[in-house]
Amino acid sequence: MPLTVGTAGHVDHGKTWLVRALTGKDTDRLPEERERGISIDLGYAPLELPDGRRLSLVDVPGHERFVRAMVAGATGIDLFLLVVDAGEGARPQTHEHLAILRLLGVERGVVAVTKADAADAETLELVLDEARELVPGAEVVAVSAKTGAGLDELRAALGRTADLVAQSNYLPSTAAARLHVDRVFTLKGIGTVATGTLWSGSVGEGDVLRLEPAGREVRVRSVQVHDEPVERAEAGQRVAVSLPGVERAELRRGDVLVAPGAFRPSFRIDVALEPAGEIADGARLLVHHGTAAVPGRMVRSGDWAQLRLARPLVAAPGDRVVLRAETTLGGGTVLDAAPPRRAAPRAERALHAPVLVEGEWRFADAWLDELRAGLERRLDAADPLDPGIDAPTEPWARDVLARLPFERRGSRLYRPGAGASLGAREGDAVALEAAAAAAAPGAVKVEDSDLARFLEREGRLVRVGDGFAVSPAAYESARRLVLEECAAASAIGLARFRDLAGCGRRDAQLLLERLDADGVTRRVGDERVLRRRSAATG
Ligand SMILES: Nc1nc2c(ncn2[C@@H]2O[C@H](COP(=O)(O)OP(=O)(O)OP(=O)(O)O)[C@@H](O)[C@H]2O)c(=O)[nH]1
Ligand SMILES: [Mg+2]
Repeated sequence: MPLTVGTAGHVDHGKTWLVRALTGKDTDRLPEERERGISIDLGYAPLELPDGRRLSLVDVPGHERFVRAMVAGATGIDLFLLVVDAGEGARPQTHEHLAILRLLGVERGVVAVTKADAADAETLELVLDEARELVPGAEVVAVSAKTGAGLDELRAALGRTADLVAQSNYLPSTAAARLHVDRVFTLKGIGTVATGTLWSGSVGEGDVLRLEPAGREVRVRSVQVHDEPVERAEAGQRVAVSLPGVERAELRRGDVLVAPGAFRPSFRIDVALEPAGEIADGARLLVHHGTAAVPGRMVRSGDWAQLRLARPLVAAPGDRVVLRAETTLGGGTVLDAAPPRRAAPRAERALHAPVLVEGEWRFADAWLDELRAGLERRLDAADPLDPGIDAPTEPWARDVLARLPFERRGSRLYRPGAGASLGAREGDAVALEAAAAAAAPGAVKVEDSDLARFLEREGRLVRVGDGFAVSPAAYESARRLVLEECAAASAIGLARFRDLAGCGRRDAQLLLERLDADGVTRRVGDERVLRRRSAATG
């Protein structure tokens, strides 16, 4: 799944130039941006890493007047690219953007100290040291967008950091769809298109969604990820959906597209507060959530607060909010996305389920026992192929799970040392393997997708398309065939591949799509060409 990287940093420190140097795309496209030489709105560009992986880059403005756009851009990102001018060092929005990233829970990223070509060696060293101190744990790279120096190291650092993030990120595709809109535009012949990050669930052609807070039902005609059409987009991806019959003016940044009935817009939200400065009870502030920014008033009791909003937000427990007035005042984690009006934390929460008090989760022993028993019941019922369950994602999860005798692996929870086994399904596994071998060079239909996934991990099967698989030998010979044909003829079309492979059209299509997904080939029009990496090593 492609991760999204967001820039951050003070005005004029070189973010947009760096994005252009990395991607070839100038994200300052508004006439006013070109004229004034500063960024005003969000910019988007795909970034290809040396190993063929793709990241999405979001370029944000640094000017203090546009922090609101910065927060909207940063809410959907997985890692940051903090940009610091080598001649200037950290400045006010360097610090503010960093604080916002922390409040949004974006903990990993890379620091680029840029314009290195224009700074003397001593200043550059000082600023590099300052950057290391400012963001401990992040890689710090000296670069120049002007000369290109350091760009390869920066790409490599982004790749390493993306690896770390990919292992810890968890976004359930099975949950209800929620997409926070960050851009709306009209395309000739297509109509209104909205883009944003899919926070949860999946979105596909023909789905009916609700546009909130307007409360209007819309139908999705087509879905794109990275300018390429897909049948379904999954949680975590940057997505563009076309919405026939919706006028451009009916939609704007801050709106949310959700699965009907799954979320309720609310004028009130309860949060566990993370103050960064003084926030008095009754304070008026701007509440940033998703891509929206809504004025509100805070009713506060210790680290608990109720936000009373001028316009409704579509939130869910565990979401992050950022609270700003003139500056960033703090943030919070949503406890209740549609609470009744109240002026203090609900009493029964304190008695039973976790409630945040002075930065610590408090709960009753009986509640912990219930949680443990429930998790154990679900682990007993788990599939032996993957004997784990999705770990709870509530805000208290990390602290509470540390007190239970389970093992956390990424987003999943296991009994300590539990491993996958086929159990009684070894017979099915052998049969499926044999069927795939018999169908070579073509594919077989797979009824048990968990079994197929398990066999693929063991190197006994290669899944293709939605619900099909081929034998590893069939996949390997298809790969070799494509490499050889592309070396000889520079590209390969579907019909040619089918003839060479000797399989049917559908299976040829499935195999080629899998080779695309594996980064061997890339689609250009009706043909496939090798990606640079496979051309070099093939
Ligand atoms: N010498 C040198 N100058 C640079 C480099 N990168 C950017 N600049 C200069 O810095 C100016 C600002 O760069 P931008 O990339 O627009 O800065 P920004 O951080 O995107 O600014 P905002 O989006 O407005 O916050 C450019 O117009 C260049 O003059 C670099 O690598 N070397
Ligand atoms: Mg810029």
